[in-house]
Amino acid sequence: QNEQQYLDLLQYVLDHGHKKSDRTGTGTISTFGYQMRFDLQESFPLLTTKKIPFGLIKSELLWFLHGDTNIKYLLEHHNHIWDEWAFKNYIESSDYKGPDMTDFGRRSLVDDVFAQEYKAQKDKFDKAILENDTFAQKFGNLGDVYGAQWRHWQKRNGGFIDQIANVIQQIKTTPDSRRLIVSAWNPEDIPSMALPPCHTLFQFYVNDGRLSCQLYQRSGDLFLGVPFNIASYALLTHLIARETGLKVGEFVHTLGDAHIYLNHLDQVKEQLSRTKSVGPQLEIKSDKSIFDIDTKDIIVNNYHPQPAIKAPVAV
Ligand code: UFP
Repeated sequence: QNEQQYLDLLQYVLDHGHKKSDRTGTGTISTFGYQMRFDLQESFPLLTTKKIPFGLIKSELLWFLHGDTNIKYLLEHHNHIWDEWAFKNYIESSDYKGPDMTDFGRRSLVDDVFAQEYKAQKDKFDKAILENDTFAQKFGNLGDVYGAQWRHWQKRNGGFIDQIANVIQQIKTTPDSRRLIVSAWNPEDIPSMALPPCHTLFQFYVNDGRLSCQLYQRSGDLFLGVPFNIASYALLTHLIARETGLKVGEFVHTLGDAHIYLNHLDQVKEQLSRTKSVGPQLEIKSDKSIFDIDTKDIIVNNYHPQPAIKAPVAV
């Protein structure tokens, strides 16, 4: 039943979404305010109607939980989700001496020759991050991303707040609290951010020995982003539950602007024509703490998805 929540949302936006232009110029159909509820006792909400690369979700989440903001860790785990942001800082710096890479995201979608040049430059960049510590220090760091806001939120008068450690402590000591919140949205920083946090805020709730989590996501790319986001917060809920000695309850996913990009419509229809199967089960094979656990300690069993469906990323 978990996966049906997501498929219903796709169908809802196809049926009731209105056309809306957007920052990327791609165009969307969109709806405002929608909520899904995933029962984490039933199954782990990793979609079966298309293959979702769980490895990327694990390494990204552990990267956030470490408070790490340098893509070096991600590259070591063969995760390229955040590469472009670091690469953009590099090509805009005086250290970059290669061919013009302005607007590389858009250009590589429409120009094959450029796409090859871009790939060569980015491969070189990734290699330098992995092999050269000084270079990684200088150009691998993304600064204001979830790792920073979750683990070292900068205080106005100096010092930091570790929101994850705090919320774990609060869940243990005051599980009935209505203030079990982690926020990534810092209005002071928004104007200078390339990508203001999509996962604005999340809250935990303890009932009957079970931990639930609700995320408020301000903006959701329903076809490409949201399946990742569901799995990522489901995994986070499992990890926090384990850390606080609780069982898992629900993951409640609340979306602000829930949209399907106009160039994803065929892919969405293809996915909706497929038949889902029973969802997988999560297994954590370690008693290490949430901050020390390794990607290989986290596995999904009985995951039998249908093939991936390719779609262009809106940039
Ligand atoms: N997006 C997601 N999930 C994410 C993420 C981004 O769906 O985790 F980081 C999508 C939402 C939107 C775009 O389509 O990326 C961000 O653009 P904007 O800031 O204009 O909402």
